[in-house]
Amino acid sequence: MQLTTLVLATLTSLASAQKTWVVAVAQNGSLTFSPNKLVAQPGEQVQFQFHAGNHTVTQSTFDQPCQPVSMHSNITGFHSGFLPAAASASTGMMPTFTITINDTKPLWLYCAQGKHCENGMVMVINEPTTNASRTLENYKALAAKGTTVVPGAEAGAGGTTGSTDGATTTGDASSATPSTAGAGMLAAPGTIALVAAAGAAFFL
Ligand SMILES: *[C@@H]1O[C@H](CO)[C@@H](O)[C@H](O)[C@H]1NC(C)=O
Ligand SMILES: *[C@@H]1O[C@H](CO)[C@@H](O)[C@H](O)[C@H]1NC(C)=O
Ligand SMILES: *[C@@H]1O[C@H](CO)[C@@H](O)[C@H](O)[C@H]1NC(C)=O
Ligand SMILES: *[C@@H]1O[C@H](CO)[C@@H](O)[C@H](O)[C@H]1NC(C)=O
Ligand SMILES: *[C@@H]1O[C@H](CO)[C@@H](O)[C@H](O)[C@H]1NC(C)=O
Ligand SMILES: [Cu+2]
Repeated sequence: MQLTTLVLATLTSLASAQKTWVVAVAQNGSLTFSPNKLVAQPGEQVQFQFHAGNHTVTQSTFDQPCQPVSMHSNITGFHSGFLPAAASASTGMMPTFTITINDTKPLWLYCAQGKHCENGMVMVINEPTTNASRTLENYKALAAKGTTVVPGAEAGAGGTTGSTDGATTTGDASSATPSTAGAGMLAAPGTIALVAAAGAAFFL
C-alpha cells in the first residue's frame, strides 16, 4: 500500500511538472538563439542557456526589433541583463535565464549586445499566424536596419540597466521584478550535452 501511494505520488508530481523548452544562446560561439523559432503553450517555461560570450535576451516589439518593448508599447517586457559565460564556464557551469509563458501572444526577442541584433541575433516565441508579414524572417530583416538600445539606456523607459554580474542575475520575465525562482540559476553542463544531442528544443 505504501509503495503504491509513493508511486502514485511520484507519477502525479511528474505529470504536473512544468515543461521547459531550452534555447541555446551563442552555442559554439555563434551569434544565435537556437532554435530561433519556438511554439510554447501558456504555463510552459523557456530556459535560455548562455554558452559563450556576453549576451542578453531582451523583448522588443515586432516593428522595432533591437529596442526594448517598453520603448514602443505599454508592455514592460523582460530583459536578462548581460550574462557573460566565461566566469561560469571555468567552474563547468553556465548562466541561464528562464521565463514563463503566460499566453500565446508573440514574443519578439533580441540580444542587446553590440550589433548582435542588427546581425541577426533575434528569435520569436509563438510567431503570429494572423498576419503573414509578421514572420521571423521579416523581423530579422527589420533588425538588420535597426539600432540597438540596451534596456535602461533609453530615455524614460522602465528597463533595467545592463547588468555585468550575469551569473547572479535574477528575474524570470519582468525586468521590473527580478525575483522568481529558476531565473539566473546555473545549469550543469550535462544539460548542454542533452540540448545538443536532441538537436535543439526539447522538453525536460
Ligand atoms: C554547435 O555544434 C554542435 C556540434 O557540431 C551542433 O550539433 C550544434 O547544432 C551547433 N549549434 C549551433 C547553434 O550552431
Ligand atoms: C496597452 O496597449 C494595448 C494596445 O496597444 C491596449 O489595447 C491596452 O488597453 C493598453 N493597456 C493599458 C493598460 O494601457
Ligand atoms: C501586419 O503587420 C504589419 C507589419 O507590422 C503591419 O504593418 C500591418 O498593419 C499588420 N496588418 C494587420 C492587419 O494587423
Ligand atoms: C558584458 O557586456 C556589457 C555591455 O557591453 C559590459 O558592460 C560588461 O562589462 C560585459 N561583461 C563582461 C564580463 O565582459
Ligand atoms: C507572466 O506573468 C508573470 C506574472 O504576472 C510575469 O511576471 C511574467 O513577466 C509574465 N511572462 C512573460 C513572458 O511576460
Ligand atoms: Cu549577443
